[in-house]
Amino acid sequence: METAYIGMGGNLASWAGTAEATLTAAALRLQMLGRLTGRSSLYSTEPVGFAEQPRFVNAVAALETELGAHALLKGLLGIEQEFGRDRSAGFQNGPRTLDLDILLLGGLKVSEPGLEIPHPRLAERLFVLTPLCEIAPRLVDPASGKSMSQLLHALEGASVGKDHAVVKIEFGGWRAGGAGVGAGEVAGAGGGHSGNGAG
Ligand code: PH2
Ligand code: MG
Ligand code: MG
Repeated sequence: METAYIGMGGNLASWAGTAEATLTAAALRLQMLGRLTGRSSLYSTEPVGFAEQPRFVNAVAALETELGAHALLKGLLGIEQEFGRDRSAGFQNGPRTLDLDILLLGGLKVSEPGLEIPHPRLAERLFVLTPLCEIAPRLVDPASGKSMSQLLHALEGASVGKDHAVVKIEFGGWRAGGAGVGAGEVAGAGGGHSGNGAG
């Protein structure tokens, strides 16, 4: 059993509603793949890589799972599709209803076409590190050996003056979320995590 950290994002409405509602519904679907043990707040974030699109909603979820990397990826792609993600119509860094990325899976390192763990751009993205640090600040990145809070502080130093880049938002449905993973448990999960299996 390993803990996977899943990056969640979207900036187009789906059948579930707004991006906030989509991430909320998708978090429930993640429970088909394991046990949700934590979730960050939702954040409104400035688009990275392609500016001319709506702001994103991002979050990170912690999922305890028996699945290996490939089975987990397949499950995530299935959930993306369920929420209307159309990879044939989209483009890299472009708008989408739902993006579910494996950020980390225990201490595992994978480098294959189509699957890289830890996520190759983890350390460059405030919209990933800010929510990830909320639930697992002491988690160690097996690629760099640095903790998530070290990575975040390094990145924050480089993004001075960008206060609007990542802004915490409130959405009732998200906090009310299923399976007892409300704000209280998140605080407990963050404090208790000293690693992701890599030590
Ligand atoms: N995802 C991308 C590209 N750019 N920008 C933000 N703010 N949030 C995202 O989730 C995001 C992005 C590619 O996956
Ligand atoms: Mg992504
Ligand atoms: Mg993706």
